[in-house]
Amino acid sequence: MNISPLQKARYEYVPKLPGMLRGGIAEISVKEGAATQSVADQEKIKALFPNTYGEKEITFEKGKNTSPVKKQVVGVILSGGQAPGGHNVICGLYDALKATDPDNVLLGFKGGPSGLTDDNYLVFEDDYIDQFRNTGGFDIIGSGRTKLETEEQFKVAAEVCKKHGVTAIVIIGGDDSNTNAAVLAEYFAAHKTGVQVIGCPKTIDGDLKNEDIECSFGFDTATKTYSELIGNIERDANSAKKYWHFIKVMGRSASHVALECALETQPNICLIGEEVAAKKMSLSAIADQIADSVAKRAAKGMNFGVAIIPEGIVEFVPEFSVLIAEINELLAGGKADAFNALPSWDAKYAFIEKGLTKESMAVFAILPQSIQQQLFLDRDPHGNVQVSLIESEKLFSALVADNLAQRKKAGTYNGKFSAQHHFFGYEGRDAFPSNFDADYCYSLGYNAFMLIQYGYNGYLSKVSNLSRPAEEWKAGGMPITKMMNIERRNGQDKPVIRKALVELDGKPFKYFEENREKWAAETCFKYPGAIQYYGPAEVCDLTTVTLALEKG
Ligand code: FBP
Repeated sequence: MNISPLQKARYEYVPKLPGMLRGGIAEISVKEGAATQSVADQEKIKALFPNTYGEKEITFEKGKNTSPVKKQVVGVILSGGQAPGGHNVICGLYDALKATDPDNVLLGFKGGPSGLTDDNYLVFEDDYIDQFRNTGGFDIIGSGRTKLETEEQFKVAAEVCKKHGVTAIVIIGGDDSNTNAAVLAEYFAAHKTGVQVIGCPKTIDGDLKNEDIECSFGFDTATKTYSELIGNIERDANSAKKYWHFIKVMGRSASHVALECALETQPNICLIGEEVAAKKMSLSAIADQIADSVAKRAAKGMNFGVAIIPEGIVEFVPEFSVLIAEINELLAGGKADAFNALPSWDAKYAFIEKGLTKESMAVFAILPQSIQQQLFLDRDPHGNVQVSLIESEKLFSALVADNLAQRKKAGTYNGKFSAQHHFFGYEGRDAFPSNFDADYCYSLGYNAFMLIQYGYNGYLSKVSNLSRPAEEWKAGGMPITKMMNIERRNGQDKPVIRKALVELDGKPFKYFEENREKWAAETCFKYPGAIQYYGPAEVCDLTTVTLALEKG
């Protein structure tokens, strides 16, 4: 067989359910709580969701299962970027569905949300699903980034559901996908299709988080994977004592991943995009801050260090986002072709100099040439700069090198600075889920089926009290509309789930802030090592430091 010993062993792992979901399907009863309201813009959200707004909070508890007897045909969709544990959400959903009635059917719509509208699916069976238990990746049915948001798509989705007798759809996705799940749920309710929609909170970025959702799944495993690698690099740096390592970590916008990795590994520097934006820091100010740490350490003979850079950082630097907007404008409406036709970089540079404002040109001018060129090469299908592809780890190390050269000239620094660069992203998104993610995801899926069975629509599967052992976790559901507000998107007011950015007065950031000066000047590296799947619970069932600080 073409499988590793660990994969084989993980097939046998039995995920832990919250205590209230243990003991069999017949023992799960439901308790309805208070009616809910959206976090803001109540009247507007209510008007947009007349059939699904204001529903009650749900908690499951031990007791007689009173859900109606009904054959269930459930369709499941994986949406967006991979996150460890997605397979277990489907396994939990499947096991609860089959335990309720072996004749129930689970369909997997392939390749993301477009699988539903393209009617592209498979029917899950034991032999197939068993190959994916407790494994990483989304290859069980594949994923995609097509958005289900138009009336036309909803109409097709309703037809596909009718064709297969689908009673419910489970959408496993991030804030955008779950926003769309709420809109689909409203459409299905308004058109009396009888199809329910349940969401599950996914994303390694950790930005689908609020007073109900303590964390999105995948964040735990991804940050532990990056932290293992960062810890290894720290040890290498501390052994060789000759390199500064600039490490970019994934996380499209918010800096939760970077912050968690910093809390786990105690590097010399970690940039937090939300702080950069709040303090309106310029590129030079950031470079100066890093150079301070380099210089302080060099003065003590330590010409090495580690700096963590969040993937989304540049968009938080005010002057840089203005520069990006100007570049997008400069090449809009077919002007990119004329630009590309220019014979040399010098000619292109002259074109850029003419097109940018003086302020943006000043920012552009300090960038290393490789980054300047990247800004004009990698464009998305709409012709915009792909900010996430900017090698910000190289950008900051180059700016720091310049800064140190000036200090050297001024006689204030006399160290050596040699940089190495890394990007940790995709390698964390498909790792074998940690026990936490394996348990959490299985519980989310199991719980999603209980919400379906009890007839709820437009809910997010909710498992909470996550900083405690799984036995004490709480399972239930929350209407998605409760998490929504109105935001301006593409020039329109849209109902959306609020994205969670790093809170600068939150406990994780505060802890980092209290310690970072010491970490910057001294060597306080912490080596978390690899994720452990077997052994004592205090090693294997650890949550993230973020969750422990927020909820512990
Ligand atoms: P989701 O928000 O869909 O979970 O994806 C998050 C993410 O992994 C980001 O961290 C990263 O910037 C992005 O996806 C990469 O996207 P792609 O897989 O399309 O390259």
